Amino acid sequence: MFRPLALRYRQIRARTEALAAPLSPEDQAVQSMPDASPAKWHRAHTTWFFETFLLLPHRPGYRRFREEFGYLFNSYYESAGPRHARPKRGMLTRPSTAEIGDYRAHVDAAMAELLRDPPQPVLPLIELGLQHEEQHQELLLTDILHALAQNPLYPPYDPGWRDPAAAAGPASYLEGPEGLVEIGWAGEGFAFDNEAPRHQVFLTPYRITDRLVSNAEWLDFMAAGGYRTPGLWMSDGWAACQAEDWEAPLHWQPGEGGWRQFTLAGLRPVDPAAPVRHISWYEAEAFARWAGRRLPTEAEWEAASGLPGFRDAGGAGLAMDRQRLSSLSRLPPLGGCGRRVQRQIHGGADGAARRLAGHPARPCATELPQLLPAGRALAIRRAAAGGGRGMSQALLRGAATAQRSALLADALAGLSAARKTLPCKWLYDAEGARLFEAITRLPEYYPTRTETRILRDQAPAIAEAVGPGAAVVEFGPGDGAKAALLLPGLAAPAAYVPVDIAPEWLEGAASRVAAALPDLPVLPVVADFTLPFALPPGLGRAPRLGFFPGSTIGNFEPEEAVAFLRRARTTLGRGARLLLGADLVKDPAVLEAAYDDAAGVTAAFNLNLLHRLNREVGADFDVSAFHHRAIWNAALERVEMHLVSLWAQQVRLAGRVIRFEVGETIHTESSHKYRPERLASLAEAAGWRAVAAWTDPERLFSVWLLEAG
Ligand code: AVJ
Repeated sequence: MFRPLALRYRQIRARTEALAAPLSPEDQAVQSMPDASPAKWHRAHTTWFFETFLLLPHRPGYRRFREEFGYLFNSYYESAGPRHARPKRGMLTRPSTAEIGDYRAHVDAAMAELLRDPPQPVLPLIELGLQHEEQHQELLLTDILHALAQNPLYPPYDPGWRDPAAAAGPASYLEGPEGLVEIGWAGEGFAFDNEAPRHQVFLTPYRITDRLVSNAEWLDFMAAGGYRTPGLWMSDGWAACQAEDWEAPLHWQPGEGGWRQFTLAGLRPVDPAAPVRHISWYEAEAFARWAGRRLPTEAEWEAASGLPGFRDAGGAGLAMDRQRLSSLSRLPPLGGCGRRVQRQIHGGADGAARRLAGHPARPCATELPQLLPAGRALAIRRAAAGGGRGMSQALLRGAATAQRSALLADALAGLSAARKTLPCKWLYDAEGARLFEAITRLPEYYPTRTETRILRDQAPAIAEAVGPGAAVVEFGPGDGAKAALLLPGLAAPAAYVPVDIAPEWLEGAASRVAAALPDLPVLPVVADFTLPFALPPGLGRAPRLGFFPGSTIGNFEPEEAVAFLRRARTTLGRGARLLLGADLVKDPAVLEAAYDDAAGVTAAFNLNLLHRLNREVGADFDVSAFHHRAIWNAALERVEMHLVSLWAQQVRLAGRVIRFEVGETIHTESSHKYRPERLASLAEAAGWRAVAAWTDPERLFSVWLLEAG
């Protein structure tokens, strides 16, 4: 609806005064906690905004109503000068409530002059001032509710106040938009700056409830002991729950006929159908865990809110976004907490009515377990001696979800490139790992057994070169066999830190090493070790020894290998060393046989990647329409694995169609082979110095000790 700006100004300013009207001067002076502000402060601060940002700069000759107000009623606008401390706003018995009324009238009169013929450049500022005032209208109600709730008489703010009707009927799930979606403000007209720019995000499949979580559901959570079960809570949340004796949402009171809720209309029986309100992020998160669901991310929420049937989307609820709202406060997260929140408050033309509806916080819920941001290191500590404790299932599932989303992103990017490619790290799902294990036992595949022989035969020399007390950080531990071989040979190792993107691998490696060395602390880290990650705490001053066996370094392009080695040096820290396995350049026939064995195991390993895309991200590859090829690329000194399309075909992936020509390939892996001089200079380029190298009698494979330097 279009309203002339001057009219809009008068209506919004009058609305603030109408909201303050039921409040006595005493009511208006109270600040019930540091996060809240007195009603009269809200009235003055919104006025200060127009005075400071519009009248002073744009009305020649305008004088502040009172000079000190510039200081008293600045909230947090650093650029507008110093301000009165926020927690002390309740001490301002003067200026009186009546004087604040005069202040408003003074500014409104000057604004009326300005609005008669406002210069074009100030229009957006006026709009911002009005949006700002509407935010403070909601804050005023939130804050006065909290203030009146401190009064044992529970005085109503307005006995006639009505909360908006709740969406009727049970919740059902909607399929959220997935894949690449756009979020952020795209329209014309006003938006807060944190609502823009519009941008793309990638969403893995999820389902989201079509309405807010109800009080009835919350009562079930309470009856199930939700507030007494520490395992449901984040540890900070549990600490707050204990410290503040939470047993129900804020403003709930046990009464004779059941729970009652203090509302703007006074104490009322809890309405089971209404959305739950006045809960902290921690409570929402615990509820979701109890319900086997999770809170939606900001992007999921926003993408889903446009779906037909998303019943509360245009209503009064606010999204709780786990990434953005981490406040301990049980008050609604209003005013500048995050774009989604802003959108919910301010979107739409009938803003004011919705804004005042008084539904502050909500947990909505989706069905997937918690998402872990891809690439974030998640340290899973294991008792040094206990060994037996497995990783939490939730962590495993969470990591799996994040991985699926990364796999899909890589597949979409790699398969839409001119020369199709897929990163080789995706070869190693459970089936891929099993097949790779079988490869290592093939007669043609010499690297594993040769490296193992070097580690065994040279164990005393390696231990001597490494020295005592090392904390061994292994990048991609596989089944832990090589660590189980290396560690017992070393002098008093301090800890073993296996790092892998796939948590299920860590479990195996950790128990293998724990079996070999029961007293050695094992500290697995879930991380993509090609990205930066943090070492787990607890390694103390033990000298770090990186361990990167298996010629996995060969899977990187040479520049990537340098980048990886450089990053590893940073991750490991000062004085780091690195024990590195690297396959050597040799007869191409030997190399090609190693990657295209007679039994077809490597072919199955390569083709499993297509099965994996079918299984995990819903692709429809006809795997029998591809075959495995391994070739020695002499110029680049690497063995390449490809999947060759046997005929022209199309494959669907996440709603896209991917076309293959006959004979077109997906390049799935490169295994670079190194000449010793080249490896040494690669290491040097990354800030390492080779201090020792060991090889086998046939010079098939090499193991290097590098020192940061
Ligand atoms: C485990 C990466 C070292 O390149 O030799 C084996 C993987 N690929 N057969 C390698 C692999 C095909 C292997 N690395």
